[in-house]
Amino acid sequence: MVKKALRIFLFFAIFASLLGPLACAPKTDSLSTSQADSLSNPKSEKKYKDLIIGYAQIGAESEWRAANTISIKETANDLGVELRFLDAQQKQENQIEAIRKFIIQKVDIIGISPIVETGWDDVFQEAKDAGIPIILVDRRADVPEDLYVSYLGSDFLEEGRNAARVMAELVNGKANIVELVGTIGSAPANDRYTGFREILKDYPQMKIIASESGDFTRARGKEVMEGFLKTYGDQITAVYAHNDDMALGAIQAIEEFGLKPGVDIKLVSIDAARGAFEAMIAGKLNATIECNPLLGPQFFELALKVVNGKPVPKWVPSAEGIFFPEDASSILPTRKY
Ligand code: GYE
Repeated sequence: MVKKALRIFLFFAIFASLLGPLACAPKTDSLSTSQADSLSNPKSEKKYKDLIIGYAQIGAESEWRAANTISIKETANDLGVELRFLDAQQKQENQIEAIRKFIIQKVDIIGISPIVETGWDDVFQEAKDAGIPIILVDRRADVPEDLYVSYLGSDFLEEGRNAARVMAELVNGKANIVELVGTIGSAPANDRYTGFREILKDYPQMKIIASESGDFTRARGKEVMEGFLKTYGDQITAVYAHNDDMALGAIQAIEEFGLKPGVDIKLVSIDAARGAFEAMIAGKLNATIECNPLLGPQFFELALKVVNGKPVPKWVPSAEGIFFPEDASSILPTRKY
């Protein structure tokens, strides 16, 4: 009953929050070249095939990231954009080096998912001085607004809040929670941490008894969960993981410890990747909050507008939902990541 009400509330909250931004940023994962070209009618304007785009990706830390990379590469290919893609192997210095390389190469636009929020001012200023616009994709950077043209990505704070709302319902407002935090200093880790706690203020009997970074990877998620279980054992009644990969690692740790994930210990995570759906079907994960990685079409659409001097919003939020085990088997075949 409560769950139904919560779902209806969440559905409308998400729907309402998306209506405005969607009007200027339709969620489409398959923009055809002709559709796309019709966005830029006059002959003097640049088309997708005229664009050279440098992209500084974080790495390959999660299922989410793998899907995000495929979306960027496949869309570039479909649209005929020349994409110079760099995998920074989870190192900020590699992303900075990539931006400098793209500046020398005089690309039209630079896309970047900043691994952490801080430390970008100098290199973004260099790009600005060279007249190359920067679009932030997936993660925000803590820089003055004039150093980037637009941010395309999720509302991580709201994801954290939704995780807490769903968790509160699952545990009837009473739990000893351990938290698997994402990469320290990253926008999603910072906001998912804060958003979750905002809602917890209304639930005095829900306590976070431990919180540690699992760096968004399955391997670290498992290790950190092993440590939590060693210290707190069966006092732990819930896990909040900032992404699915860490939750899947935690599930393994819980099973090896001899407890039942999803039953003895409730788990809520974020991303809604296929692995999470499989875990929900197996009854080992209790909910996943969607964070959409299929940002390729919206990214190139933005890039084309920017290159042609059209106005773009400072933030283009991605469209997202929440999923529960009951619906997992019917939804899994439709998931693209
Ligand atoms: O949740 C996680 C990934 O930045 C939103 O990064 C992204 C996060 C995503 O590694 O799985």
